[in-house]
Amino acid sequence: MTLPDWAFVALGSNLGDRDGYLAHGRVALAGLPRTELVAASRVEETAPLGPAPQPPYLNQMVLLRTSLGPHALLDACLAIERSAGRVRRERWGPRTLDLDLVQLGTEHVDDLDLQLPHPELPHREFWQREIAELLPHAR
Ligand code: A4P
Ligand code: MG
Repeated sequence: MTLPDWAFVALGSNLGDRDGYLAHGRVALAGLPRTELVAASRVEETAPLGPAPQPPYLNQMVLLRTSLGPHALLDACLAIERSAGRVRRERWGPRTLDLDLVQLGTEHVDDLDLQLPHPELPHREFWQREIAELLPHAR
């Protein structure tokens, strides 16, 4: 049994009812087994990153306390994306709900299907800002 650890999960949406999809994501994460949603950052609108022209995003970070392991948490995030009607078309393309596992305690993972910490963290100023907002809750 893994000891509980802090996890930062990033939510993003740029299709349809963006606020509604973020809310769906928060409720679903809070309902995961062996997991508590401790705090959520502000929701911010951000200009789309990446090559494909697409609408602006709403982004938000949540802080979880969980004893799920890295792959179990990733699988749970992918299942929640599917429950929000996410269809994978192109990498970095528009999406109803994207859940990225940004950090899980001090875990370092470099598998085909999971990299931790998320490799985009150093390049996403809004993720860094949202994590800074949540850090006081991680004690
Ligand atoms: N994967 C590997 N590591 C992780 C991780 N730490 N967390 C794998 C989550 N997934 C991880 O993801 C493809 C695969 O990445 C997953 O099946 C998992 O096994 P995906 O969600 O199908 O593809 P994606 O989201 O298009 O690509 P990726 O690489 O996850 O990109 P990001 O980082 O999600 O970027 N602009 C703004 N303003 N805001 C955004 O949130 N997001 C993206 C997508 C592009 N532009 C954006 C934003
Ligand atoms: Mg993703």
